Amino acid sequence: MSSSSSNRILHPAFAQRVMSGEEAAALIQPGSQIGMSGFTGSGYPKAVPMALAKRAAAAHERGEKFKVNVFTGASTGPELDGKLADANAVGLRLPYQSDSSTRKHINTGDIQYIDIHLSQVAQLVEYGFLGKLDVALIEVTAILEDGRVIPSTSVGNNQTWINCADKVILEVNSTQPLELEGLHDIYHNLVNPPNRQPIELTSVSQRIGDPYLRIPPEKVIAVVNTDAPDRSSAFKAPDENSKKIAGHIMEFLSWEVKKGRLPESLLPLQSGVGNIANAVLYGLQDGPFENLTAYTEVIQDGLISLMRSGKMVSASATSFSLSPQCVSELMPQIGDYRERIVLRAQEISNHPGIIRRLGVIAMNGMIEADIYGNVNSTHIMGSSMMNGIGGSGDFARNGFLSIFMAPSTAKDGTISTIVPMVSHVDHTEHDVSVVVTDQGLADLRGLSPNQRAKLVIENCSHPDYRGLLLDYYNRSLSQAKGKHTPHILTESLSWHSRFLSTGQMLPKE
Ligand code: 0RQ
Repeated sequence: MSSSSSNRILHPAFAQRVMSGEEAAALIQPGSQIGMSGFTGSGYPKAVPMALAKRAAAAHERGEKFKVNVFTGASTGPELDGKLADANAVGLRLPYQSDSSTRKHINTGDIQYIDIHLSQVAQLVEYGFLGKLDVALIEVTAILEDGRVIPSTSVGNNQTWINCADKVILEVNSTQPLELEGLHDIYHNLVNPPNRQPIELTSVSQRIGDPYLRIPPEKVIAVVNTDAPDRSSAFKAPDENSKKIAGHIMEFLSWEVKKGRLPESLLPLQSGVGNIANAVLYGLQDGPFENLTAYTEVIQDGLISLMRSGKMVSASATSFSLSPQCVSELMPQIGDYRERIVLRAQEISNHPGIIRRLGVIAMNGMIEADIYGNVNSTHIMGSSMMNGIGGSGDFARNGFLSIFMAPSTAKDGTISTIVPMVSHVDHTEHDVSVVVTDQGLADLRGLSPNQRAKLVIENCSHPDYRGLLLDYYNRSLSQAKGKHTPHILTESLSWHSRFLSTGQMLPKE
């Protein structure tokens, strides 16, 4: 398709179904399960979810019930998660979100939320464990004459939603550059057990599928033209803590190269979302490593900078998540990156077997870690959902190295992110190789729980909390019946309880 083409719906069967967002939303029944596109604010449908939210709000005013179940790739944008949650239109949400209104409704119990490893979502639907999918609602870039469909800025679970749903609604977004054609790699051969075969992917930039979504025209009930850009939020300039964390990781990686445990070009990197993760990528910019690669979920600004400077040769992911400035600079030239960037389905970008095979270095943010190396990525004070586990578990358990990072305190120092016992466990001590804060880094590989505790307290905790943690650990060691992972159970979560009742983890003087 030529880049100047104004008509992006070239196949007649699709063109016949063009209608407005409102008309398309009217085709969705209350109670439907909808598989929507969207991953970290990229490639999500905009017009139909907003029209659906309006419909739900009107139904609620009439005293009627109107909720739908929303499955996506990962987080979306305010037009989807925000509007639907504001209209109280979501019954069940999975597998990941980062929207403030959705979070509020999850934590008041209005939305049932299932927080799932991102690699597993597609197969859970295919196995039938999550019920029937009624509608697939997918943003795409264009539909070619022969019916092949150019995906948008994320792939996520889109092909699975299309395969599993009875009906398909497409949003064709004219702000997504036509030069995206050829960037994606959609693998169509992942059949269910017992017939599943090995996935023959052995290097980051290898292509094993084709660049188009396959959509049976007879399933398509609506096609909507849109022109609203993706949610793209600016990254904050790295703060002092992020720079310190990045510095500790650079020092650690250099040491691993020196010891011969990592090659000089490292191994494929995975980096989570957020400002700290981005700061680490910028740290690599000034570091000694060359010929880097990434096997990750999300391509963010820091990765693009590494590619631009030539430090990174290739990157595989399932979506972009870029700042507005990076979008405006990168997207006009995205065709030039076709040899170096691959966007895949999330069950491939996050596939445990491939992550293990390639030896990925996983770097993810955390909410808190405990002295033994268990990590909480999702819950605030044990019961409130923040975002979700996302892909962190896919990479942490299967990576060559699994690094978790956070500032040593949160909320103006009232919270220690190193605690006696985590208030929720996402990554057990068995899946965590390294914990790093602004204070320093603890390499937990090959250490027993008692050895780990001393190192985490010494290297990672903030000085305001270090003495208290040491005191807790020493008393646990003398009081606990079992000396393998000593705890005082009546006290292990007292820091969280104290914060909930007094607003700070430190005891009053
Ligand atoms: O809240 O913004 O209101 O101040 O949590 O914390 O320090 O800005 O860090 O943006 O990197 O997010 C774990 C949430 C960290 C993220 C988490 C508060 C803190 C702040 C954010 P404010 P920071 P980040 C790839 C991999 C799971 C998914 C994942 C995440 C806010 O990294 O969602 O890894 N990870 N996916 O103040 C109370 C604590 C706190 C705390 C931080 N201990 N108690 N509040 N905060 N620690 C991507 C995908 O999978 C799609």
